[in-house]
Amino acid sequence: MTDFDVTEYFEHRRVQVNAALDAALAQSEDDPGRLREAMRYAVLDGGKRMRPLLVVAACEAVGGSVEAALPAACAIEMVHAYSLVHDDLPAMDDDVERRGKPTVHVAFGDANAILVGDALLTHAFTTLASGATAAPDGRLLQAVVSLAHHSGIDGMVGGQALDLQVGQDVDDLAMLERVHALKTGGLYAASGAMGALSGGAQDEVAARLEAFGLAFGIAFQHADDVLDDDQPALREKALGRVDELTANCLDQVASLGEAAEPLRGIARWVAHRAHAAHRGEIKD
Ligand code: GRG
Repeated sequence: MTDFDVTEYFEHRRVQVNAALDAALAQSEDDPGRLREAMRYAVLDGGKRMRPLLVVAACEAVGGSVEAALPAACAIEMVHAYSLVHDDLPAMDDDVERRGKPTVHVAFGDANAILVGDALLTHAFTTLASGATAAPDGRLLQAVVSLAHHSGIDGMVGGQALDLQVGQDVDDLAMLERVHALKTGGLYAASGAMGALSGGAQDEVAARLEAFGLAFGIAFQHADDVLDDDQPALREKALGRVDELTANCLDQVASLGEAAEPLRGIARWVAHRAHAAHRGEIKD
């Protein structure tokens, strides 16, 4: 246990991630249907940026720089933001507020919200590929494959479909975690893997940080369930799993030394979040 200050780390790295996102989603006079404006509205100004922070921390853990991680960090946040825009649509959750402001379809219309999601998903890959000089040799291609795999049918989109299929009140922890692993864990797994690859990690280390991301993502979703008071019947079991998943995260990075302190801080952060939410000490 060290005195690493994860809150301070989050604050500093968030500033760098937000500046990179602002640049990657530059406004232009050429803005058909105000789509660029809507993309900026969906991504900038709000959100915890946990997925990009994990990308940056994973890159630093293997000796890479923050700058090398930023293309992948921006890409994962764009995919995440696209999923939120589509998830908020009337045909999905029909939510009117997100990140403290009207949802994209409320502010820009349903058709534009669909296009915003589509454009963010594709722009994510343009942004990731812009890091070609940062990610050494074939690792950029591996990062592209990881992002595509974990975002699509074998990850987030497949998890959303499974979630819709099994419904709200799941009474089986294993089934619940299958949904969590795909729907939420997928993007965190891609974050760990892409961060490691951006920093030049070998395959074995990238696989460990992908596993870190997956375990973290499942724990993150358990914490989110506690905050939203979802799945109350499985609460005690889920809190126990958060502790196991956190321990699993710490195991994955045990051999990485001091450089992995931000990742350890992130793992401990999610355990604290879940338990503090359960005690009613935090609401968001
Ligand atoms: C519609 C393709 C499609 C996928 C939807 C991610 C998702 C799948 C839906 C969003 C709704 C939801 C509750 C997803 C679970 C993941 C999650 C906890 C999202 C919220 O992430 P935070 O807390 O949000 O990181 P911020 O705003 O901080 O970025």
